[in-house]
Amino acid sequence: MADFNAMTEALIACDEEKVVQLVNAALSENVPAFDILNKGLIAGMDIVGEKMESGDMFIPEVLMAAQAMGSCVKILKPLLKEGESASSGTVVIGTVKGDLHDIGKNLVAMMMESAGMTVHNIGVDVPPEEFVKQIKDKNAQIVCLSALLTTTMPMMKKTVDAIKESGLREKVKIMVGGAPVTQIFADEIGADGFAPDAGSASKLAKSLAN
Ligand code: B1M
Repeated sequence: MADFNAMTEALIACDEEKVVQLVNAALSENVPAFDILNKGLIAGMDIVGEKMESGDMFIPEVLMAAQAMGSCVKILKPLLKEGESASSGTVVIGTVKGDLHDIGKNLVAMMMESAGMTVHNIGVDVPPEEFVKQIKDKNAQIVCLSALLTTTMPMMKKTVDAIKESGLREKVKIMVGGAPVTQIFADEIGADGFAPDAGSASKLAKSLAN
């Protein structure tokens, strides 16, 4: 029986060794990787966020928790595959300028790769002109913008505008996501789609690519 609470607690305690051990133990009991990710790890990061907001956790600790989460994601990555292999579209994904959060964006990239898409993950703090360059260079059909801060959401609009100004708008579908982003915001800034999580982002990307 997987102990999701213990995973959550180990993550909050920034105990990488323990959380990795719990993840491996759950996998050896055939607990689905998606359950481990959602019920143990993402649930833990949500509490880390609350503690950060209330001043009960500070940036260095949050980084340690994020690192522990990253190690677990590496273990889960091969198990989260959807079982398809043919490339079903080329995606450029990045976190917008001013924003350094990348765990969720990397999960989205991973799910898309697992779903058979060719994914170019261009990192964090990506300025609008770099998105434009990468869309051109990689001949992408889809670009995914991630933002975790309300203060960096306007950068999504600037990126959409830069894509329009570059003349690429008709060639590329724009998707947006990240905890503060909503469908209403996506519509307001002229994006083609919004996804609240990695699984739905991957499904939406495939349908937009087709
Ligand atoms: Co930051 N941080 N952080 N942080 N941090 C949040 C986002 C926050 C909500 C915490 C809080 O106060 N409760 C808050 C934002 C408040 C707001 O604006 N609304 C916050 C803040 C304020 C800050 C700083 C400003 C703190 C400071 O310095 N005073 C600072 C900003 C730095 C910067 O970016 N310029 C900062 C820094 C950091 C760390 C560097 C310490 C670290 C990031 C490490 C890293 O990413 N490598 C960090 C972390 C870890 C968090 C929390 C705790 C966890 C984020 C996370 O990884 N979640 C976060 C609180 C929270 O979200 N509960 C918080 C797990 C991840 C799987 O979920 O990223 O939501 P998420 O991704 C999901 C979906 O959103 C979606 O799919 C993903 C998977 O299902 N998705 C997409 C994401 N991108 C998508 C793109 C798509 C589609 C879907 O494209 C189509």
